Amino acid sequence: MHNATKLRVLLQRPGIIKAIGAHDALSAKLIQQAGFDAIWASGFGISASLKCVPDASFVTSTEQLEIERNMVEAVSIPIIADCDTGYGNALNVMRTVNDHERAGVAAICIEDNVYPKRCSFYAGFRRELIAVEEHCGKIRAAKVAQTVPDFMIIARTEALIAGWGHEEALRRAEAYAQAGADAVLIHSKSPTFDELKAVARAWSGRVPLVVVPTIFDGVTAAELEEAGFKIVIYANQMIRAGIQAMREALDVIKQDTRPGSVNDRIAKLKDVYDLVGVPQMEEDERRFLPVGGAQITAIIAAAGFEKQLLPLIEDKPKCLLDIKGKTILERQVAALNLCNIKDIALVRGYRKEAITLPNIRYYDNDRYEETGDLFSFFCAENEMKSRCLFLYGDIIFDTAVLEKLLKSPADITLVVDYAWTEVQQRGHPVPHLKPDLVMLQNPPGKSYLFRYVMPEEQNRVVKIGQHLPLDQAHAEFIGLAMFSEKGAEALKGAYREASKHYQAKGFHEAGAFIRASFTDMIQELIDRGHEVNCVTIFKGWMEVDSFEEYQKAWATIRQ
Ligand code: SPV
Ligand code: MG
Repeated sequence: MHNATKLRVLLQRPGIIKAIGAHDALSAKLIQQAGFDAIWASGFGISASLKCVPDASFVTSTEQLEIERNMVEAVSIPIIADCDTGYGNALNVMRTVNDHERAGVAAICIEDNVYPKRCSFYAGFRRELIAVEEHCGKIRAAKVAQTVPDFMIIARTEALIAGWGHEEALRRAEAYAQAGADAVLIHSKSPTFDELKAVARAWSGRVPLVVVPTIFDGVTAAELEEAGFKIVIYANQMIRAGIQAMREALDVIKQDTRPGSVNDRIAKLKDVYDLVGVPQMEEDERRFLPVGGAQITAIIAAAGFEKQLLPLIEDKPKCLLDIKGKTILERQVAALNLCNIKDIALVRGYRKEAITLPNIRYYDNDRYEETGDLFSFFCAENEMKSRCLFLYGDIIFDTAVLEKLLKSPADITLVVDYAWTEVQQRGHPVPHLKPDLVMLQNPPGKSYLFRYVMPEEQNRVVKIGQHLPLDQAHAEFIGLAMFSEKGAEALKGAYREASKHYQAKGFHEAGAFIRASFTDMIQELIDRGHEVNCVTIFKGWMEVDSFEEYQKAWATIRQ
């Protein structure tokens, strides 16, 4: 429904319509929340708040319209725009009407002041009005230009303000109604309501009357309604309330110097969040931002030293090996960032000082020589609070692999590669030195090998380890896993208990708990009855565990 129709509906209702002057979107929102009927986009208020200038045609029509558009966006109640003199002659008024219709404003008010106008209440200025005929021409032009049927033109006369008397005020009001105005506003700065009450009594009733009781401010809405007014505009009380409230808060802070000294007189932060729509934004983020928003933390284990890679890693850890101009770590971070994961923690050990990439939180495993990757991951246990990713520091993967993992709804999900089976079945040599093999609950049929389309459904891992008999292995774990908050809790709980229980014993495939690998812990979780799911891929990643793999990476990776 156009804003204009809403105002027409209000006009049909019994009772006086209460419009309050707003100077920006926020004040408009407050007015709506307080339950008023309509907004008056006040020239006085906007001049003061936007530029801190007098209400005297210093704010341009474009600037004023911009504020009105902001108000239209912020509220659903109708907006009556104070358009001063209409920003020019009758032809300019035509454009003003169309601009305001397009902006979604309900009505404009144009006054018979000469341009540039002076606020009706400023003392000491010479008051001149344009000729009745000229203002009637503006109104006729406005009605011809109008395309939204319910749009309203409110004609305002300043005859009483200029001291031209009741009769002239009524003559003008009548002429403007005759010219097609949908309502008239006879403005007054008399200290009492009597002047306007008398004018209203003499009014023909041809169109509704609008009143702005700024100076005669003791009058109630009921009295105005009783006198025959249909719309009351509280034009400038909001901007004045704002000025006073800000001054008072400033005084207190200046005296006291503690920010909290004004707590009892300012809106709570939560109040501001609610006003500007933060809850809706949170909801939208949950619904529409790609999975893997800020709440996902990636933990990279990159502490180890593998002597088979010497001399390549003489002066730097493996994750800093350069492959065509980018290190493994840079490639990992880029893939994470592409999936909107910016929260990255890294556990470093061997040549730790060489890793200095920004925007990563670092944890040190200085016992990297005697510990396994499980121990390394747990150096960053603090990071395992919400959904988290676990990455081995020596893998490179396509972003699509990560995207697929991020879609998993399961609490614990591993990425496993079927290509390993193909290699096995075709009798190729095992691609990695020590593959982490997995046995799945629903082993793949052979057909997938020819389809190269991975099933979307989840599968469950029943066994994992490097010592898994080859005939039991269905796929290879690539060193990338995701845990939900619940999954992370299970992982931490199992780690805590296992570290006590297995302290001096072997732990799954590891000779000692401290040397355990991440996959030993996964097996432990499975044995404890936790569901470990996997998403399946077919290639799209590589590991750099040997000189040959490094060469292969150089040969395969694009720039
Ligand atoms: C305004 O709010 O800008 C008005 C009303 O035009 S008054 O200031 O009372 O004239
Ligand atoms: Mg004004």
